[in-house]
Amino acid sequence: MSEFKERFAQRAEKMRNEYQDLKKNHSEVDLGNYNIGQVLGGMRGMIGLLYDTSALDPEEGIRFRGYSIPELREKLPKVPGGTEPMPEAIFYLMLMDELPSYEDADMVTRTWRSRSDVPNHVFTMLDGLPMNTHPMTQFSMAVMAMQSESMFARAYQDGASKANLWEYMFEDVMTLIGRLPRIAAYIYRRTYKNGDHIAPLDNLDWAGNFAHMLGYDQDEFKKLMRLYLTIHVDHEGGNVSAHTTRLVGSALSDAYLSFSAAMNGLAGPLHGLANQEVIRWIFDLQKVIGKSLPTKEEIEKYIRKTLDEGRVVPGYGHAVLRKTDPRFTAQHDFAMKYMPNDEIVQIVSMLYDVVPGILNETGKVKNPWPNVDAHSGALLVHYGMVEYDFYTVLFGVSRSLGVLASLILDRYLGLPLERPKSVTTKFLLKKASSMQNPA
Ligand code: HAX
Repeated sequence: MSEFKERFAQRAEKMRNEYQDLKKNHSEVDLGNYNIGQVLGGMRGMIGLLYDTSALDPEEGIRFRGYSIPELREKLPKVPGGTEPMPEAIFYLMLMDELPSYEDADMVTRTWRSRSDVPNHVFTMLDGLPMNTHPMTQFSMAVMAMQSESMFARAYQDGASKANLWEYMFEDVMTLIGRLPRIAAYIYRRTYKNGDHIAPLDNLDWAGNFAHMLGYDQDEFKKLMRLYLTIHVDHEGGNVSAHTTRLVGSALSDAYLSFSAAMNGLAGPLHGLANQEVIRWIFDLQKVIGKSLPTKEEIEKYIRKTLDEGRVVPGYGHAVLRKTDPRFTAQHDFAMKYMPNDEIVQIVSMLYDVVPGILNETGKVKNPWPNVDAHSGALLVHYGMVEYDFYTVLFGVSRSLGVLASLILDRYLGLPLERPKSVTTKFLLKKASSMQNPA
């Protein structure tokens, strides 16, 4: 067993004991009731999942194993000379519930690097797709194409005991994460750079190597990638991509099947695709107004036009958050440090001043504040990555770290098949009328 896997197994035993104690001794503890509005409203606020790698507070934002984003930017190890955390480090934290040292994070780097070779058939499959295939579709298909190599699926077929399945999940997850930057970079270079691919380097960290293979070797862009791939990893368990991974994995589908399904959810415009929509919308704003830096009044008019057309303002609002997303703030900090005069960054700042007031006027938007997607594209455009259709793939590479760390834990704990109860409209009508006319 590798050193990393062995360390995980020792550390996770405590988590399993806690889980088993809750299940055995506290299953009857009441967590409160929910109502018809929640059943009809996408299960908002219902507690229905155990999910340990991160937790989301509506007022404060995300915490990963108890640490906020500002705390992690300070405490997580960085590459020598670096200023932003290594994504490897937040993966270690989420999986192990323990802050890693630089050596720990480097062990993760080495683990992923040693598994980063992508089988040729994946590239052949990608090369066969029409050039206008959305990068997220390519990404999801590439993940699926690797399923033929799943150790988990093979072990299950060979009769592995349920108690040992986590070991094969661990192996698949390390391999999958190790390969994702290479696959994502391949999709980028194939789609936008005439298939002029760039080979990985052996001396770079996971995010630095990704930036290199994408074709962005500036030190600043590597810093941005480390920050970007750290803050997008996880957003507790109920969001579409995390929940999908959990749900599909609960059928004992392997990591490839589960993660590919999650990416199909991330590709929706109300979830991860919002990051491409924000920049598409800002570029359209510049075109409609006819200048690269519109005034606040012109921006306000454009927002109202968007709402009048029955569309959403991308990058604003959230199903859980009720304040500015700390992931937005972290990116804004980065922008103020490295590109305060960038015009798109200035538009993002003006939107921050104008959008919340207008969304509040609608009287229905519960959270008028920006989410993570409101800022990410501006940073990428600054470094020349203007191909916004690709942005959600970057999100997906990062999201793999949270949802797949959780998937290892799911199998380690032996979480059961997910199977919530559904009810019919007739059932709810009957309930509603019995409340109005009690017998
Ligand atoms: N622009 C216009 N209307 C909005 C809005 C926005 N940014 N945010 C919410 N609303 C509307 C909703 O569409 C809903 O309208 P109807 O009653 O007519 O259906 C109403 O306000 C109430 O919605 P809510 O309760 O405030 O928000 P939801 O939990 O239903 O939805 C969303 C949360 C994130 C989907 C929503 O805010 C939205 O569509 N935002 C724009 C898209 C976006 O930025 N998505 C990314 C979210 C973060 C993320 O997952 N990143 O990956």
